[in-house]
Amino acid sequence: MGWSGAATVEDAEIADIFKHLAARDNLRMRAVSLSHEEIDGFYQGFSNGIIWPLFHDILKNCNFNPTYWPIYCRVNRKFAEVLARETTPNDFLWVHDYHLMLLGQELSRLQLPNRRGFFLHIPFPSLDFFRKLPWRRQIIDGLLDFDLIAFQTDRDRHNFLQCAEALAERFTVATDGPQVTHVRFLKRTAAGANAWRTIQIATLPISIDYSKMAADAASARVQHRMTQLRADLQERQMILGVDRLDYTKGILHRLRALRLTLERHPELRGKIILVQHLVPSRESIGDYAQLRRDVEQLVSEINGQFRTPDWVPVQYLYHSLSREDLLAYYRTANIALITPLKDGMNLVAKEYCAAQIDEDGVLILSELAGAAAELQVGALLVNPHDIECTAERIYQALVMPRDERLERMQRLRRTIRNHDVFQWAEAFLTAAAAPQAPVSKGAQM
Ligand code: GDG
Repeated sequence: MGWSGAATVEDAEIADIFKHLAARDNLRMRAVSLSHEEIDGFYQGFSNGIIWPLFHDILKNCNFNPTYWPIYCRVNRKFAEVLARETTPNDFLWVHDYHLMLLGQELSRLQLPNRRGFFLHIPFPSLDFFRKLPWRRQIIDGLLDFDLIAFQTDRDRHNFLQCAEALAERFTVATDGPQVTHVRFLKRTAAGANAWRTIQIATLPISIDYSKMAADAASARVQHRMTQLRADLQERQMILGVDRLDYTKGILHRLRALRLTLERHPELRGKIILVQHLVPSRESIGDYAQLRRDVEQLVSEINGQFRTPDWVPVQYLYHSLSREDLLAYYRTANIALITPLKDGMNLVAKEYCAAQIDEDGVLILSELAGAAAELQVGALLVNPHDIECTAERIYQALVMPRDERLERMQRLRRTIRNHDVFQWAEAFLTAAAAPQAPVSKGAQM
C-alpha cells in the first residue's frame, strides 16, 4: 500500500500501472490518494523539506514550517484508516520509511491489534541533530508504537537509542545484543492509562537481489550495449556516477575531486572519462533545482578547463536509465565513484559489484554511506569532504594492479551474495515474529 505518486487516485495511468503490477506479481495493492495540499505539506514539506535534510545532517536545507506538521499527522492517519479497512487482525504490518513514522501510533488509536514493524531506509541522526526538530518527542513516541524498529547500520540504531533515552518516558535498555536491543518504557495507552511496553530495535542492512542482478548483467542485450559503450570509450577508462539528483549524494564534491585528479596527474588527461548519470528527483523543491544549476555550472567549468578537440572529461546526463542501460554502464565502468555526504545504505554500490561478473572493477565508496559498514572489505573508502584524499583514491583505482582489483571485487561480491535482499527480508520477519525478551531484573526502571 502506498501513495500512488499522483494527485488523485483516479489518475487512469497510475491506476493501470497498479493493476499491471498487481497482476504480474500476484499481489493485492492499494493506492492511497493525496490532495494537492497533502502533497505539499506531507510529502514535499514535512517528509522531504524537514526529515530528509535533518536526518542527513543538512540543517541549512530544513524548513521548519509549522503548517507541515498537522498535515503529516493527518496523512499518517489516512493511511491507518485505509489499513484498518484492508487488513485482518492476523496480518503482520511492515511499514517503510520516514514518511510514515506515526503510522504505528495511528493504528493504536484505531485499536488495531496487528503486530507491526518499521524499517527506516535513511540514516537516523545523532541526538545533537534530532533535538533540533520541534516535533522530536512526538516522532519518538510515534515510533515507539511499533513492535520492531529496524535501521540500516549500528550507528543509526545507537543514535535512535540515545534519542529515545533522552526523550521518551522511563526508557531503559532491557537486553542488548550485537544486532538487536530490547527496550522498555512507559507508554500512555489509548484509554489514557500508563503501561510498560517492551519492543525490539534492530540493525538490518538492506540489500539487493544479487542473483538476478548478476544474471541480467550477463544477458545478451546488456552484453551488446556494453560492446557499444566500450567502442565509444576508445581505450579510455570509465569512472561512473549514478545518483538521484540530491544534495546528499556529494555530486559537487565528486566533481571537485575529479578536477583535482586531472590537475595533479596531467598524464591522465585524455585517458579517463567520468560518466555522471543524474536521475531527476523532487524537481519542484527549490534546493533540488538549485543543485542542478550548480552541478551543470561545475561540469561546464571542468570541461572548459581540460577539454581537447577529441576529449571531454565529464559526460553528464540528466535522465533516467533503462535497467539494461544501467547494467551495461555498471559492466563497462572501470571504477564506480560513490561519494554521498550521508546515505542510509546506497544500493548503487552493491549493484555495481553484483554486475561485475568479470570481477574486474573498483568501488570507491564514501565512508559516510551505510554500505561502507559491509563493503569496507574490498572498497576504497573516502571521506567525501576530503577532496585531496578522494583524488588520491581515484588515482589509486586507475593504476591498481589487476590482481588486486580482482581480489577486492571477489570479496565485495561474496559479501553481497551472502547478504542479499531475501536474507534481509527473512531476518526482519523472523525478528518481528520473535517473542519479546524478558526484562532482566537489574534493568533500571
Ligand atoms: C533510499 C536511501 C537506501 C537510480 N537511477 C536509475 C535507477 N536507479 C536505482 C538504482 C538503485 C536505486 O535506484 C537508488 O537507490 P539508492 O540506495 O542508491 O538511493 P535512494 O534512492 O536515495 O534510496 C538509500 C535505499 O533507500 C534503500 O534502503 O540505500 O540510502 O536514501 O536501485 O539502481 N534504476 C534505473 N534507472 C535509473 O535511471 N533502472
